[in-house]
Amino acid sequence: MQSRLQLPTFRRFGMAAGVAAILLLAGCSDSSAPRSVLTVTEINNNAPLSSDVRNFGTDRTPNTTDDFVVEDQVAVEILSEVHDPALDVFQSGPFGHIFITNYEIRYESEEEIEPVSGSLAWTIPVNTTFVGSLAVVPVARKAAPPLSVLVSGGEIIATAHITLRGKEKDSNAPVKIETQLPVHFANWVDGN
Ligand SMILES: [Ca+2]
Ligand SMILES: [Ca+2]
Repeated sequence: MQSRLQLPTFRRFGMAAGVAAILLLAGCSDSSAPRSVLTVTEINNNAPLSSDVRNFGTDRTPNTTDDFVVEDQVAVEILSEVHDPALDVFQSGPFGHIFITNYEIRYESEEEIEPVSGSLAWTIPVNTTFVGSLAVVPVARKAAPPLSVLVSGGEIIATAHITLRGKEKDSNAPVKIETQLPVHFANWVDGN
């Protein structure tokens, strides 16, 4: 049993550990780079993505010349905040932007879907909310198994694990943002 004398020490230790954990999560100490912490606040309007593997075209007939495959683009909303409000970081000054330069997507599902990677040219000013468009399912993935098999029926439920990478302006300190998106692959009914 803990004595009354020991308890405050334990609490202080707990608080210090908590603060250390937060700093570790942010990947930085109070004055260290990158100064901006980027958080994905919304992706695809916070809805799962229904990914259609084939559109049968205006004739609505399978396997004719007007069939096409759409690359799925989703909106990604990112909040950029300074990790320590005591830091004077402004959009027009040093360290005022984060450049997101590339991305990787790993699909988690029962069927193996090849990962995706690509480049981006997003500039995210500090203390703003940025919205970008991300190609989460390229045409090439839908044209190859296992997704191409879904044209004649079936479905694959997946989670897209998305990693965005870039750097802080001036310091070039690396920045990484991770998020997830549920993706439901099928030959969905074609819209107009
Ligand atoms: Ca057609
Ligand atoms: Ca379809």
